[in-house]
Amino acid sequence: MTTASSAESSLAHFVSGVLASDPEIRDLLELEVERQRSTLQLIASENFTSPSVMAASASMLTNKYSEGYPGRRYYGGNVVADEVENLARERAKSLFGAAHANVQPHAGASANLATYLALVEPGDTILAMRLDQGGHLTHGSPVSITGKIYRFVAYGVTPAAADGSGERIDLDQVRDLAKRERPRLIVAGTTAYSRTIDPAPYREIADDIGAKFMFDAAHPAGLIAAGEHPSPVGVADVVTFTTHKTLRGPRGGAILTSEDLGRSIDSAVFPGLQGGPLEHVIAAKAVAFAEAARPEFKQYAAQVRANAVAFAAALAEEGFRLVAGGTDNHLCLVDLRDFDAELTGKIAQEVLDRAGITCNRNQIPDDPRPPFVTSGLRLGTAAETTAGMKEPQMVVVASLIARTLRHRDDESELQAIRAEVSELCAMFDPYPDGLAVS
Ligand code: DSN
Repeated sequence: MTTASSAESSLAHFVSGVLASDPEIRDLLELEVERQRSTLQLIASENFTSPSVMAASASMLTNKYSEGYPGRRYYGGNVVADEVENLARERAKSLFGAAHANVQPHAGASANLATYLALVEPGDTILAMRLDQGGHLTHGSPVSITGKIYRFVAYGVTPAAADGSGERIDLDQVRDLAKRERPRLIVAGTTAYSRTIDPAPYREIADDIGAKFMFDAAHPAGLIAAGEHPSPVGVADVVTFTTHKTLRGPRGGAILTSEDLGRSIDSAVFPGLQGGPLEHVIAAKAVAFAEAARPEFKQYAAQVRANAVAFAAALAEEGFRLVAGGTDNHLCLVDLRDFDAELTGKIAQEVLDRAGITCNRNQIPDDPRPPFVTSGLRLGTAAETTAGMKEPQMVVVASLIARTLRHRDDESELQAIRAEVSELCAMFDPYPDGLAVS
């Protein structure tokens, strides 16, 4: 059994031993270790990787240039990198049951862009979900390069309903727009949507008009790997995802596709979009894929969802309105207006930060406030479930959030909450054994 002090020393060694020559960065990294361990991490797109994932991503593979693909590199000395990347590809294929995997995308954004590059031409029409309805920047936002190169047409969610049955992806709208606009590609996938996304109707609609279908699984990738969300693999033509959210790997992206589209996807990633792959991150992706194939990960993913359901119920008890009436996945989207009409997402995020509760403001569907202000908060359970929290802690966290927001002008109450948050985090340390690799 590792003691708290050896965990401390292993954490300290990770930053200070390695960075003795750069005290400025060392001090900042030490502060970040402290921040992550003593405050609540509720950003729905974040998680705590295992020490093994972190060790692989901090490995000497960072020194290696490997432009190309295993067996077809533009640089020598890639014997090890080839094996690492092959392992990562095979593990991704086996985890998701895919025919082809590309593990080189540096991020979800580059995985999405590479897919567009492979499947459509500049100026072509793509149908995707609007950012302010729960979509993503790379689904055609005018401020993203995707919105400048392609002609995006956007769908959204159904109107809110008092019984919570609204704010679901409007598949009638997807169907009508598909028939009218004849997109060459239909995109499913969201960043702020708390319900299950069934890939089957999208496939049907795409087939009806002869379009391709891409599923951006960045958020639910870990739930999909664990069987806690329907899998789009084999249904969509291309599935993109990030490795660092519910999947709990290093920061990065990946693409799954059929054998016949594999070659165009590969050329779109390299040389189409990227140069040298980050083989150290690819090694860490391989570690994460193996971890996600274990039975413990299935239990973890089930707990992430159970925690989100308990969290949603507790937040509703505290007077918050849950967009879409609750959650099926790892996140809750909260409409703050019922709780306090004056409270914006921006103010809520800032005051929660002061109380040691980390989350992000988010637009809610048809938000009257602009994206930098918003009327919503997005809260996720993936990270604190990794730290060991279960349903009872979700109730406590919901009450801490409500107290913080109710007493947002009371500095001594905020300090008291900050102390309670610290105590809770000390009981649920994501790295109880430090960063020692076991
Ligand atoms: N930034 C990611 C998220 O927070 O959902 C999406 O790219």
